[in-house]
Amino acid sequence: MCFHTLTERIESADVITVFRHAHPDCDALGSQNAMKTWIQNRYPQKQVYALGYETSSQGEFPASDTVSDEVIRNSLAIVLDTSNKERIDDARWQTAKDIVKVDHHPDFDRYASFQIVKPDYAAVCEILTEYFMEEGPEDVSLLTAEYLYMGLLTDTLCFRTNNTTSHTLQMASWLAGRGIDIPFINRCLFDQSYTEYRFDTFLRENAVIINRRLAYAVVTKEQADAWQIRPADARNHIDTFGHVKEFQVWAIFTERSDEPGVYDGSLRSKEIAVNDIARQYRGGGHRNAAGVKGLSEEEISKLIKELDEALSH
Ligand SMILES: [Mn+2]
Repeated sequence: MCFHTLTERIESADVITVFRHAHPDCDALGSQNAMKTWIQNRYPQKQVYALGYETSSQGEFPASDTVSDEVIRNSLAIVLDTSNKERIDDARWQTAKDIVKVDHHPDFDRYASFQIVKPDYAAVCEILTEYFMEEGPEDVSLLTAEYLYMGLLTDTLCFRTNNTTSHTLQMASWLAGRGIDIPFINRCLFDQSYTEYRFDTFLRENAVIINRRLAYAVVTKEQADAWQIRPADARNHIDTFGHVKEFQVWAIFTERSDEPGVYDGSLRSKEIAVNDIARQYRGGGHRNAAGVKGLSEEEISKLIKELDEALSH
């Protein structure tokens, strides 16, 4: 069984470094910290480090460890939630003595000597929960269970994505049985600040609605500055328009802080493919969630017109 091979690799290593992807989300950070705490509990004599430079504004996770190049060279590297090597948030992973990959994205880049890749799983935290259940459930502490649950909950958008399965819920159920505080974790992950709440109101008031089915907002640099919000964080409020029955397509465009008159955008849709259209505007992404880059105001109008036309077909 592949899980046991991972355990053997961990048991034969004195030093373990755990890596994850750049722009980490809660599945990356949750699985990384769960792996670290589980190994610490099960093998207290081993050195284990969680590495990576970038942080996430969502959830509360400990800061990454700082280690010398030497430590990494002598370590078993476990890379979590990262499909291709370019995305690993610390290039020193490749200097490790041995490399293992655990991931749930499609497997295009076999950068490890051993890997557990399960693309039908909703989160790496789902894989790790199953792994820990089989290989050492008694060492899943309350904290480890919380990390795993945070990754499961966020990668499935609160168990709403189409890759949420009976197995996903079984893993969540097992974690709930460890005594995690479910409402507390929800508040910690999803509650807004008062400023964010007011910014949502601003977006709604400034939304342009076309034919009651297309909604978008444009946030200028001046407005972003007034709200003290970074353009990328402003675009993260895209979900503000995402729960209206009538809306079929919605978008937020933000002016770049260093290039006046140049906008980046996030597009979402219920049915139509927005990534095809996004590709014509230096962007791309998934069918129902895509991004565009470097648009002028004229290009925003042109893109909106194209989206509206796509809805008429
Ligand atoms: Mn993930």
